[in-house]
Amino acid sequence: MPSLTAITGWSMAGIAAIGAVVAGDMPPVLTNAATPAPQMPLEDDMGRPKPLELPKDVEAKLAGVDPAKVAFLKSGVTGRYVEKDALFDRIRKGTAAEISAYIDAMQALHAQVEFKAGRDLAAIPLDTTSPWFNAWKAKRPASMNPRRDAGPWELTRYVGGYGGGFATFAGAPLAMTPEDLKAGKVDVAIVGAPLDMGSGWRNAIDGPRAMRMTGGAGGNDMYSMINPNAALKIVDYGDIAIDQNSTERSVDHVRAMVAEIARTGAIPIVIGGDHSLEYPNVAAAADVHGKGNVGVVHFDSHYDVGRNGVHWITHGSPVYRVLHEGHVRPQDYVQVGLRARGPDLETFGWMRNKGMKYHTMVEVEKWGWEKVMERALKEARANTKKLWISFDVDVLDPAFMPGTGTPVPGGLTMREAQPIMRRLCAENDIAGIDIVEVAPYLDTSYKTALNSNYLLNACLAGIAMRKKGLPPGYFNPVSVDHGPSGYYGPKKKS
Ligand SMILES: [Mn+2]
Repeated sequence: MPSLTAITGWSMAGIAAIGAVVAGDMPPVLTNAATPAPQMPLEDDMGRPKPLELPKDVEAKLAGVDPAKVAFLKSGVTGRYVEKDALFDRIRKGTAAEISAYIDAMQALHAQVEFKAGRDLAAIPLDTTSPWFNAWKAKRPASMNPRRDAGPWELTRYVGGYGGGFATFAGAPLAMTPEDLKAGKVDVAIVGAPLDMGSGWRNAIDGPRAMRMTGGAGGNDMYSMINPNAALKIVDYGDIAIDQNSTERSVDHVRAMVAEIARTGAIPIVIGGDHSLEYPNVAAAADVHGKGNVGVVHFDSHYDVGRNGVHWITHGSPVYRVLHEGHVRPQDYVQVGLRARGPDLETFGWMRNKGMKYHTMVEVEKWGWEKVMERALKEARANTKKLWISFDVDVLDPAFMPGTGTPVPGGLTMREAQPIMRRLCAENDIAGIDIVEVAPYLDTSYKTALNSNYLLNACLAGIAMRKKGLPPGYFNPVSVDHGPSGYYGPKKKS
C-alpha cells in the first residue's frame, strides 16, 4: 500500500515548485533535475480514486448514516461524479433522509459505471468462423504474381517531371516487397497506413490518398537547394492493410510491416492514419534497432499519454503504450507543441518525474520559438542513437491544418514547423517518421494535404542533407542571399 503522500500526489515542496514556475522565474534552459517536480503517486494510481478525507462537521453530520455508505464516500470514488466541495455542501445542508438518498444515487450510478462480470463484455467478440478472418492481411505469394525483376519501378510514362502516370507519394517510383527495397538500395520508403478507428472524429483513412493526390512532397527544397528525389532513392511502398473495424487487430500488422521496411536499411515514413500508429511504429523501430536505442520527438497539441481508458490503444494513448512496454526510455521522449486541455498537474508531474521532456506552447509564448526549437533539437541529438519523429499535424495551428480530427488553436505555423523537421532529419540518424491525423475531408480547401506534403518534403530534404554531410542549420548561400554586398555583415563560412 503506498503512503498517503504518494496517494494524494502532492507535497508542499511540489506545490511551491509549481508556484515558482508560475511566477516566471524559470531559466531559459530547464532540466527536470534542476527544478523539483511535484511528488507523484505510483504509476498505477494515476487517475484512480484517491481516499477522501471528510471535514469534522461533515463526518459529524454522517453519524447516523449506514457505515458502509460512509466508507463508500471515504473511498474517494465519488470524485468522478461530484466535486468534493459540492458533496460536502450537500451533506451539510441535507436532512438525514436526503443525505441517504443522495449516497444511494451515487452508489447506483457507480454500480453502472464499473465493469461487472456477467453483465458487461470483457472483450469484443469476433466471429472466428469467418472464412475471411485473416484475409485482410494475408499477402499474395510471389508465385501468384506476374513475373518481374525485383526493384522499384516508375509509374510515370514520361521522362519530364512527374505526373502523367499514377499518383504516388512525392512522385516516387513504386515498391511492393522487401526484395524491391534491397534490390533498389532504397533510402526512404513512404508507406500509407489508413488506420481510422482510434480517433472520435474520423477521416484519417483518407490521409494517404490525399497526400498522394496533392503536390509539395517532391522536388527541390529551396532552403538547402537539394532535390531529395535526385539525392535519395525514395519509393512509395503502397498502403499497409488495416482492419477498419479494429485498431487492436491492426496495430500488430502495422508493426510487422514497418519493421519489414526498416530491416532492409530503408527509412520508413508512415503516412497516417490516426495517431494510434505511433505505438506500432515506434515499437517496430525498437524491434529492429533495440529497446532503449530509439528516441522519439512527438509533435502534437496533445500529450497522448492517456491511461485507464477502456480501449487498449487509441490515438490518445500511444505514448503511454510505448513507455509502458519499455520500447523507449522516458528521458528519450521529447514532446513539442502541447497546448490542449491535458495533461493536468498530476500528469505533468508524472511526466517530469519519469524524465520525459515536454515543450508546451506556454514555453514558446514565454521564450519564443527559436529558443524552444534549439532546445528540442539539442535534446533530440543528445538522447539517442536513432530517432523516430512522430508528427501529429494538429500541432500546427488550425489556420494551416484545418483537416484534422482534434484541432486546437494557438499552434505552430508552417514557418516554425518546416525548419525543425528539416533540421531533425539532417542532424539525426532517423529510424523513421510518421505524419498522422491528416483528415483531408474535414478541410474544404486543399491546404491540409499541401502543408503535410511540404513537411514531408522538409524531412526528405533533411535526410538528403545528412547523406551529403551538411552541417546543422545549413542554408544554401545562394538562396539565402542575392549577392556579395555584405549587407548582413561579414560572410561566415557555412
Ligand atoms: Mn496525437
